[in-house]
Amino acid sequence: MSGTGTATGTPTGNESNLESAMQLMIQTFHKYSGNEGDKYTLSRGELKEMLTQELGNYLGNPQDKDAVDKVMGDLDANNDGEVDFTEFIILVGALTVACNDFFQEYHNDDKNDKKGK
Ligand SMILES: [Ca+2]
Ligand SMILES: [Ca+2]
Repeated sequence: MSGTGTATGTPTGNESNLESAMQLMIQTFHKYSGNEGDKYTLSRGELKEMLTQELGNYLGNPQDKDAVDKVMGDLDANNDGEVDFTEFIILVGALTVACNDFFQEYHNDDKNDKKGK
């Protein structure tokens, strides 16, 4: 936990919500990426642990091995068998977009006088 520099993941106590969210994403990634193999990438096992612990509500049942393989295949853009931080952030981004779509649909249904984009 030392010698990693000062650029990221060092809370100063006065972050905005978005800055806190970014730090949380970084900290969450490294919480799982450091368990085995390369410290800075998620192996299949680390990915599964992360999905189970952090995204169980969104992804259903990540205990399902096929589901983990599918997420891994979708995320591993450079096909090195590991999920690096850039690949991880794409997952978080895609899930956040999906949540936002759901949120908007929910509110559109609320007042269904107008439909459109
Ligand atoms: Ca790792
Ligand atoms: Ca990769």
